[in-house]
Amino acid sequence: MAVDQEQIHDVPGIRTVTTTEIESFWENGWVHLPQLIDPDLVRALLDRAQALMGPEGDQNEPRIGFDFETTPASQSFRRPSDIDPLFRQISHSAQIGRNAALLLGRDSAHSFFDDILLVKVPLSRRQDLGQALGWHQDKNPTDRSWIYFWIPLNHVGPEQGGVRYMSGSQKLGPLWRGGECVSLEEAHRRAPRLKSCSMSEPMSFKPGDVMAHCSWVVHGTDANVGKESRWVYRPTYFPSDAVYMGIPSETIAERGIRPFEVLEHTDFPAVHRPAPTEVG
Ligand SMILES: O=C(O)CCC(=O)C(=O)O
Ligand SMILES: [Fe+2]
Repeated sequence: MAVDQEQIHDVPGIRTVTTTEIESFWENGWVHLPQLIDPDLVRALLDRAQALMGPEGDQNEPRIGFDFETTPASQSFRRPSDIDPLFRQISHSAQIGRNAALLLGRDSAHSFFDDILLVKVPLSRRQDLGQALGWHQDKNPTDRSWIYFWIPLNHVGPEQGGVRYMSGSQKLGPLWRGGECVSLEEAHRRAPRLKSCSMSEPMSFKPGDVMAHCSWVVHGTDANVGKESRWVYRPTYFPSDAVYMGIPSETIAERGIRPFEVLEHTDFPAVHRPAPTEVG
């Protein structure tokens, strides 16, 4: 596949994941990455996110059929990187691309798929935007695992509705339709093995701390019973050789990609490719 090296930008202020973090991701399907990103960079992203969504994150008019329908669990703003250069720089950076490849364990090209802002507004302010999100695996219409970076943009306490994971559940593979959210009881009924997966604890995040998870790990969020909005930026990446399996996806279909073709499109640029091997 032709990868335009010019599209891959270096952004200082994003560190490389450690071997211990990679091992933990492999084992659990998710990993906490303390201070992955320079907090000043994250604060700058928060300013821009607030310019797009208002100070509490609920003032943007949802674009029907474009912004994800995760309500009543959050307000969303999809693909901020299409219109904001800082979101673009960070989501398309070589540093994030390399971390995606390292965590997924394949030193092959990796591409950007999509990004989204997810704001959980306190339930006390908005009953319709701060509720818990049920247990689910993320929608992945291809044949290879993807990676999702969950980047809190403000200080997030355990009461503000962070993401929680069933550790090791990725080992069960796809369990039900991607994106379908169910209760804990129903998740256990559908896949009794999930009962043996320990659940990650609610955590606190400082700007710069990041969570990453892979496609098949089962996860959900608590409600925001705190006082402040919870701001999260979540860009998604996939191995560039992933093949579209035909699972309905507007994002893929509207770009003219057909089932069993690789996801090759200028909107899905490669953000990492391995160093060329010396020949001769
Ligand atoms: O934190 C959220 O609002 C959604 C979390 C989630 O399900 C994800 O990032 O895939
Ligand atoms: Fe999810």
